[in-house]
Amino acid sequence: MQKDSNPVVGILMGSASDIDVMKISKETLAEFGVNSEIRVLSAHRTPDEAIAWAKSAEDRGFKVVIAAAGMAAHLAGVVAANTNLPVLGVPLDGGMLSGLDSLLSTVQMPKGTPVGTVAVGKSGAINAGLLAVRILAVSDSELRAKLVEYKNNKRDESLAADSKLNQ
Ligand code: RP5
Repeated sequence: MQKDSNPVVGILMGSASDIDVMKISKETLAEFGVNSEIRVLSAHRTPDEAIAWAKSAEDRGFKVVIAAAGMAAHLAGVVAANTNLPVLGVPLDGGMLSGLDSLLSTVQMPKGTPVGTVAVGKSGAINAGLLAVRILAVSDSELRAKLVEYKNNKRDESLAADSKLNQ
């Protein structure tokens, strides 16, 4: 996996088994030229390291954190409790409950410690990347222009699919 210099988005995942989905967040950010760091840090298996990463993230130049986990998905919540950066939670489909377990354990944060939770799995990984870009674009007009172009391209793709179907 490519290591970016000066990453501004941290992508954390609970297990190396999450990489196939979470590399899509990294790819989405890369489409916009946003540098990221991707790490395996677990709320359950490596809690000290996960908390240390979260506590030092702001000082190290990170602006947004994406935290993904499956099953009893506590990673996003633990990270949010240990930083003031915006945290986007991606629930992953990793067990017999097909992601409902991780969705509920990521989204149901008690008041005071927010996690912005996106959809389960691949759609969520893409949207977490896009949401991180939108957060960064608030103070970056170049990124905002790229978001407008992205949206226009998606619109054109959808219209082209419709025309093809109706030829
Ligand atoms: C979670 O448990 C991970 O995020 C992963 O989605 C799930 C299963 O992990 P492994 O047993 O595959 O390492 O902590």
